[in-house]
Amino acid sequence: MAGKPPQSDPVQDAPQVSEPQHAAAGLPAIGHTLRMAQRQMGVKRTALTLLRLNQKDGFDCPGCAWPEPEHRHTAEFCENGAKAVAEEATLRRVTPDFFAAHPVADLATRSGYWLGQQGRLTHPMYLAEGADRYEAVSWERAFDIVAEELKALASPDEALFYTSGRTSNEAAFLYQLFAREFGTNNLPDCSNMCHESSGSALNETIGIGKGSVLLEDLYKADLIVVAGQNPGTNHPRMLSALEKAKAGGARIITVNPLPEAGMERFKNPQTAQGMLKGAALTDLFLQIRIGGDQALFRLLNKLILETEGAVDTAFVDEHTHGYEEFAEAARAADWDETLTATGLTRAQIDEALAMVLASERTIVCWAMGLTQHKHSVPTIREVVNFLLLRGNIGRPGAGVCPVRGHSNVQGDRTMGIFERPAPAFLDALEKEFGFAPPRGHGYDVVRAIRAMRDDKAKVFFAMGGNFVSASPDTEVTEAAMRRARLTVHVSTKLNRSHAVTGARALILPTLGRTERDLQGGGEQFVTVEDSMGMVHASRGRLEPASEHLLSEPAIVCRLARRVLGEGSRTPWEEFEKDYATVRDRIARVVPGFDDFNAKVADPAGFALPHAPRDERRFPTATGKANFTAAPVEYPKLPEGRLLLQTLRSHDQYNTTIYGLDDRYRGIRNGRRVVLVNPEDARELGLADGSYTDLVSEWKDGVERRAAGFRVVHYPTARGCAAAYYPETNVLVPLDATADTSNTPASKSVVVRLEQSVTN
Ligand SMILES: Nc1nc2c(c(=O)[nH]1)N[C@H]1C(S)=C(S)[C@@H](COP(=O)(O)OP(=O)(O)OC[C@H]3O[C@@H](n4cnc5c(=O)[nH]c(N)nc54)[C@H](O)[C@@H]3O)O[C@H]1N2
Ligand SMILES: Nc1nc2c(c(=O)[nH]1)N[C@H]1C(S)=C(S)[C@@H](COP(=O)(O)OP(=O)(O)OC[C@H]3O[C@@H](n4cnc5c(=O)[nH]c(N)nc54)[C@H](O)[C@@H]3O)O[C@H]1N2
Ligand SMILES: [Mo]
Repeated sequence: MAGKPPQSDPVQDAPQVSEPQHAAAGLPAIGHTLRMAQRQMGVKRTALTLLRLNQKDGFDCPGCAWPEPEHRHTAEFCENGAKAVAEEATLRRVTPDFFAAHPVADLATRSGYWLGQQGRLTHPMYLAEGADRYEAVSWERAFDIVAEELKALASPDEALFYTSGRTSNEAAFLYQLFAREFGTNNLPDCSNMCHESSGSALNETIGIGKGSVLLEDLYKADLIVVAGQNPGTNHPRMLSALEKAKAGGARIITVNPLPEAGMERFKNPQTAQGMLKGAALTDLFLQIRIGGDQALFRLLNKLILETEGAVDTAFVDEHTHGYEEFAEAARAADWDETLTATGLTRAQIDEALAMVLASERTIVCWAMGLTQHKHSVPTIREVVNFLLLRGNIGRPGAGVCPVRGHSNVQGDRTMGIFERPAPAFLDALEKEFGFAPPRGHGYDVVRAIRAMRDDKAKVFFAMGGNFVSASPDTEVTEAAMRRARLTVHVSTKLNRSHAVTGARALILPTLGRTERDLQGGGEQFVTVEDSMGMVHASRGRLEPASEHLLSEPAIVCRLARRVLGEGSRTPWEEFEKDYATVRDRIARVVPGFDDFNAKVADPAGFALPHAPRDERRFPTATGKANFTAAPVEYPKLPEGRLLLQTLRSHDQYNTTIYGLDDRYRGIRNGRRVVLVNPEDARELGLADGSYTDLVSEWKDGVERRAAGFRVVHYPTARGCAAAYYPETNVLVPLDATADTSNTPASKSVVVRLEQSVTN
């Protein structure tokens, strides 16, 4: 059954394929956006809502975490931001009648696309033990059920509190406070599957797990390297920033196994010139093999070391540690091995080196293409080595730029959503709230799945997200979820995690970003932190999708009162009424938030302090920026196998599927496609348009299969294949994770392609 497409999907998955495009955005994008938005929201609501997007008195775009420019055009929204908004502001509703008509067993056969298209959740819903469908339930009863199950646990560590990255700072702070007062650090989050490798690598080397550049740094850079990222689809507003950087003289190197349309050419929809012609963004395209990045940066580092005067020795002497050991390892880098690992030519690497040496100010941007491999942490550490060598951290126009995904995933971590909290954070919490927080490490996502599988965790509570579809090893994860006593989801829309449940289950419907949040203390706003550490307010204006919705902060406060009762001295009622009182506490607990309420009054927001960026101070164990010298790793493929990366199409937001097209890649009306290099395809005997099963091979000997994928001959690097997530999560073994960060290695799955038996 693994990977079998759901049978009752109203839209046949029948991919049509044409030539990939070479430019992103522009006029077709605008027409496409408005059509999609109007289908969900109607004409009037579309106009009203999109105008509020990322405006100074509006709401923060629930799309990506790319920062807002200071001077916004009235209609600065991107196609995919608009789709994210339309998905939330839709006029479609999932009411108790819907659940009466659709037993859980029926929901479990539907595709994620179908589930999401049903609309917004309107009522708290309860699936009783042994019942076949959800029924409407009062909020009081819902909280009683959660309290009952939590109190029945043998230890607080049998509960899991997951967070997805849309949750606001205020809700996240309250949520972690509740979990810790309850007694556990089991706070897995989507970041565990996302940029955890970046956090691990950066914390160790520069002393803070966040990027060191602000938007204006991009405009000052001489060279921007974009590695393992597809901004045309996933961070479209980044293309405007790259365009502006280029206008200021920056050059761009793109490192990717795929030629991605946005990085090739960008047609800025905000300018007439851009609409017509578009700007070529990439100066040098390095079509790297999957997992070859560490080898590439290591060789570049060797070449820098061998170039007279190329190393910033003053910076290295004053600010870094571990240089000698690193330099010795880098000097040993081998050309032939690097060419094998990367699939690049000598000439390409020489050209890259010339650009690197010509640049006084270099920034490296990256996303999932670097973070989701076994050796992701050493890869990102090698990027840090690369920047440190030429003093490219802690001065204008230079630095590390991990580009975050979810719009507040970085803020959630700042607020303490972390299974391994720093002792200083817990000390501050203890001092402010007068309870002793648990000190032991909790479970991350992968460990949480194992804990449910092994009956060590029995209550699963999710603040947003779609845990069963986003997590690796779908069958293992789903079986683990079904072992839980209770699964609870605070959600805006229906998804597969509502259909794969514990013995009892609850759906708690909540307000989205776009909606007015009225509490006892009047109309509330929340705050978020973008990918560059800028914090600002977000205020929804739309009427809520239903009168029965509670905000995320309200849900946490009521649950906390019900579960903790007299045992808690925290003023949950006051927090629910007035989020400013929550911000006052954040100001006292989290560094950088002094005068929080006063500072967020500025619509432009404020920047959190970042010691390496602001003062070239590196709060690491050595007190310096650390060079590191890990052995070079890269995937080695057995004969006849391909390395599969699982990525996003243009019409999805993670597990939320907006449509069945991936326009820039020339794919329409279907998602079960596998992109294969034509020469590999020839060698493997895979004709374009034929159907194949993807079979993942892992050392546990278990065969994981996703059936019925249409082969698309595509200009990806040799030996590499690509297919969409989450359909392929079934192929990612639970234990195949990155060293140190434990992030699922969803960008390097060894597969063999087998003739489809179903076709
Ligand atoms: N519209 C839209 N926006 C989104 C999202 C969405 O789903 N839809 N998701 C959000 C989230 S949570 C995140 S984390 C980000 C994700 O943003 P991205 O990281 O851009 O997302 P992916 O689609 O996973 O693309 C990974 C890119 O890395 C490349 N790549 C894969 N393996 C390697 C490798 O080994 N080396 C190199 N150099 N490149 C490689 C792939 O070819 C691809 O271009 O986007 C955020 N924004
Ligand atoms: N194979 C593979 N797996 C991956 C990845 C990959 O590249 N390949 N990427 C990983 C990455 S980078 C990430 S970040 C994770 C994403 O993992 P998640 O964050 O768990 O997944 P999403 O699909 O973003 O969650 C969508 C759901 O969130 C809910 N939602 C939306 N808005 C709100 C809101 O405002 N409040 C609340 N409470 N709920 C809301 C809706 O019900 C919606 O169905 O997936 C990871 N999984
Ligand atoms: Mo992400």
